Amino acid sequence: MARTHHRRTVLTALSATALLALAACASGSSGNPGGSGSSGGGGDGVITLGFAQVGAESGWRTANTQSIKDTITKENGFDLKFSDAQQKQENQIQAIRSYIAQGVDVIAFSPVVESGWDAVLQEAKQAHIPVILTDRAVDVTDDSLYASFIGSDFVEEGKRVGEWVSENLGTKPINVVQLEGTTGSAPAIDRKKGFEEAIAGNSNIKVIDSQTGNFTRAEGKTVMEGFLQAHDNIDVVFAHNDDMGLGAIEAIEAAGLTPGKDIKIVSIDGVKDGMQALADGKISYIVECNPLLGPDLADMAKKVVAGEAVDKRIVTHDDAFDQEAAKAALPDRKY
Ligand code: GZL
Ligand code: ZN
Repeated sequence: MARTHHRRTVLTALSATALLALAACASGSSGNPGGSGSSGGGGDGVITLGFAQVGAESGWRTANTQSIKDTITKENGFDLKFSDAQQKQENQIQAIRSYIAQGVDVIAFSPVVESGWDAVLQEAKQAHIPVILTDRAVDVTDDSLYASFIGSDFVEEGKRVGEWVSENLGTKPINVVQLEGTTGSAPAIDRKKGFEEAIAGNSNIKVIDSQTGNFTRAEGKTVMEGFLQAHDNIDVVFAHNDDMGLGAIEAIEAAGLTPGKDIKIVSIDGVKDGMQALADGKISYIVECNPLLGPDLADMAKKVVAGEAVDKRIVTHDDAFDQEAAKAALPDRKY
């Protein structure tokens, strides 16, 4: 527990029952005093880490959560407090406030959208609790409000999809529809930006419609149904994540069309279901977005709590797969 260490002297004189009672109330105390600077978090070496997760909206998020729970463990010197915000910013802010009230040693979260974080990050700063961003970035005026941002380069991911579409499908006029991620989220904004930059020079490519499917399979399917009703000339779907691409496949097949033939799908993430659809030829190209951020987060949390200087930005490595590469990679995929 984060707050037990400065009670150690008092505790030794107390009986076991009082010990338990006091320790229980200790965990409810306020934030760290002015940068306790203790080596491993709460003095007893255990680092209490509060993680405010976005939600459980996609296969990617499930793998990301698993990686955090597999790494931020007692064996690795942590006490993990974990919350799921069901993709609502107010729930994430509430979770961060509760971690501040509990006086955790470090807070980490994946901001569901880029804006609206200044106030709660100021509160964490005033409580001397460092914050690590994982997966998604925030748009804050003062970047001292977080210690480091660990995650993929989403503009690069969008660019790689756009380049592949331009080289492999854009050799003749094609109409593209775009399934965007969560409105206002860094991946949705940046993947769109990277994709549009990459296809800008190819006049064969026209984006005829673009709408958010909120990164879920269900919403991806619904939006694709709408696209199919509105347009009879769709050649390519660019889905900001595999889950929306898989939803689009369901809608395309329900409309009696063949995905990978009548309409090609390209997406980002590289989760198992997406890679299987790619191996089966229903998806044509996937740029990976590595969700296994647990190990980098564990290293960063230890450094930050120990007061070491850290890199402001850790860029996660992403691979890209066409159908052959997916067939080869599938057997060893960790997610
Ligand atoms: C990207 C991550 C996105 C994934 C989606 O790093 O934030 O959120 O691409 C997930 O699958 O829902
Ligand atoms: Zn690689």
